[in-house]
Parts: sequence; structure tokens; C-alpha cells
Amino acid sequence: MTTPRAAKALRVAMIGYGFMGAAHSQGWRTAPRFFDLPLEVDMAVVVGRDREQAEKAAAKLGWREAATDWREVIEREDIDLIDICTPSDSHAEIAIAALRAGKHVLCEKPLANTVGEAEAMAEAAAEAAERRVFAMVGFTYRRVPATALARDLIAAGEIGAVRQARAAYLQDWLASEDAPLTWRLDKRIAGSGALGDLGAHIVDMVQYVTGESIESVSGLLRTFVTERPVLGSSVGLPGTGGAERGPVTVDDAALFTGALIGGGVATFEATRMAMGRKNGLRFEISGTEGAIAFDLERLNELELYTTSDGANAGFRRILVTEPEHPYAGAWWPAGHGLGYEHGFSNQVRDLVGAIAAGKQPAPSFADGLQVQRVLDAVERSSEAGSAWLDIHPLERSVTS
Ligand code: SOE
Repeated sequence: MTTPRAAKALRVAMIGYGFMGAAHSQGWRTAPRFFDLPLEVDMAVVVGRDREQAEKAAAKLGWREAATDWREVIEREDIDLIDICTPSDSHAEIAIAALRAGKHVLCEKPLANTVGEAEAMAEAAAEAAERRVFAMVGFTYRRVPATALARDLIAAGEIGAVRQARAAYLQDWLASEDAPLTWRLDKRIAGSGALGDLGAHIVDMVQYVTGESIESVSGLLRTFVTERPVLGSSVGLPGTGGAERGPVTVDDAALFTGALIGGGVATFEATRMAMGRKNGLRFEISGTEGAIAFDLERLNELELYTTSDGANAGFRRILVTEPEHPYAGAWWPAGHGLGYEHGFSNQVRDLVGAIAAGKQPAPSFADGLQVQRVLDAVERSSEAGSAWLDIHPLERSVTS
């Protein structure tokens, strides 16, 4: 494969190198090898608190350098973009500082832990966009070819007007009472539990594929296991039923219903307690002329039902690997399939393309703020006996 050398480099610094850092690194490494990007990608620096660990991460994940102080890195003149892969309690501080320093930002989801933080981030992003410095939030499942195709089909009117959306994000890694107390179970760091971790994805997904914002919600949150083994304690290791346990301060499951601005309704379920389900992000959208369904555990497929098929109508399975399908043409021959990691490369392709064109990438921080307002309303609704709450102010248009 001969890729013409791009005119200019986009010099990237990534903060954090855990699970998401590894996934983002894969995206940065791979996108330039499969897409003809308008800018060369320079994986310049990875940042982490511990020097030795950061150096190991740089070597393993493909970054040229390691650093330990993100504040110093965002001030560097030889860096153009900051990729934030840290837990969500630090997103606002890093993203706002980076945008003010003139760096583009890619920020992992959920955008922040509170609506206040998300508002400040969206404001900083709007100011920066005037200087052609752009911010994007990493709802990477928008970059699965099948979900992008679902969006295109709905936008083209294939299923008519949306009446009902049902979305679920099902995992089971907390089903055992002995699963350890990680940062994801601490409200101060994670903001919320299944709600922000998984619910954020399905809120964005429903808004993205339908093109409609959620304008009101009613929610119900539950924490089934209120204390878990403290990580690292000799008696608290997973599977030992350890005596030393600490409090879980977030939800295990979040159920909510919502009204869409077009008049349709939506149901949502986000849980880390769904036995046997490992990474089941599912949605089914029913419209006036048909329906469309997706399951991330079978991510190369999309199901489509259209009444225009007449007496022989039935859900048909589209294998979303044809070169005409979103993103698929850059990868393998039809039928060879993509995986979880390809979403991160596709995300890099879209982000780099938007930056080079001087255009706002999607999803924007305003989209991330709308999701945050929905999550916040769900939490408040649950506290108020599942009261219906309006999303206010409402971001009416979802960018894609
Ligand atoms: C863990 O529940 C997790 O890694 C989420 O944090 C990610 O956002 C999701 O993509 C996969 O599951």
C-alpha cells in the first residue's frame, strides 16, 4: 500500500494509558495505515503520573516519548492535540486548559461528572472553535459501520418517522459480589455507575441514529451490592469473599424512559449486572414504515424490516462489510468483518479529517453536554420517585 506523505503532521499527546489509552493508541497507530488522512499522525507523547509506567506504556503502545506532567505537555508548542483517556473526574480541568492553550481535544466519554463541568467544557469548546481549535467527545460506537449505516437509513426515511426506540447496554462484570471496588464504583471519580459508563453510550446512540434529542425523562437507579472487597487488601482479592469491604457509591443498574423531540418515546437499560451479557449494546428503532435493530456483540450486522417488502416482509440481516458501507471500504474485503478496536481508528479518521478541513468534528462537546443533562435528569428523577423531568436547556440538534 502506498500512502502519499501528508503535508503536515498532527502531533498528539495522550493522557492516561489504561484500557481506553490502549484502545485510542490502536486508533492513532492504525488509522493512517488504512485511510489516506490529510494530516500525518505523530504519536508524540503519552502522559501518566508514574514515570516508569508511562515509559513502559510509551514503548508498548507506540508513543515516541513519555511524560508525567500533563500541564507542561499542554503548554508545549510541538503538540497540536490532547487526547484525554483519564477517569471522568479530570476531564473538565484538562480539556479546558488544553483548549485555552490552543490544542484540539479528543475527550473520552462521559464528557464530565457533572452538568456544571460539562457546561464549562462546552463553553470552552465553543470559544476555541472560533479560533479553529476543535473538541470532540469519544462516543466511539458511532464509528461502528453498522450503527453509522443505521443512522443513514433512518435519515433517508427507510423506516419512516421514529415512534419507539429501545436501547440497552448490558454487561455482567459486577454481577459477582466479590468483584473488587475499583475507581468505577467511586462516585467522586466516576460520577455515576452504569448510568454514566454505559447509559451515556445508549443516550448518545439513540440521539445519533434517530437524529432527535431526548427532551424529558423518568429514571430508576439501583445499587444491588453496596459494599465490595477493597482492592489490594490481602483479604479483599476477587473471589476470596474478603472481609475488608468498602462502600459502593454509584448505581449498578439504571433504567429510564424518555420522550424524543419528534414525538417518539424511548426506553433505556444500562446495567453491569446482566448475567451472561459481556458487551451487549443493543438498540431497536421502530418507525411508521419499518424497524432497525443492532447488537454490539454481533457488530458487523444490522437488521432491517421495511413494510415496503409487502407480504414477504421480515427482518433481514445486512452484513455491513461492503465497500459502500460507512468506513468498511478502507478495511478488509467484504465479509471479513471488523471488531471493537476498529471504531477507534474510524474515529481518528473522522477527527483528523474535520481538523484538516477546519470543521467542527462530531460528536461535539455540545452533544456531550446534552447527554450529560439527560444523565443528570435521570439521576434526579430516580431520587424524586421517578418523576418526569425536562432536559433544560435542550440542545435541539445532534451533530453527526
Ligand atoms: C466498561 O464498562 C466499558 O469499558 C466502558 O467504560 C466503555 O465505555 C465501553 O465502551 C465498554 O465498557
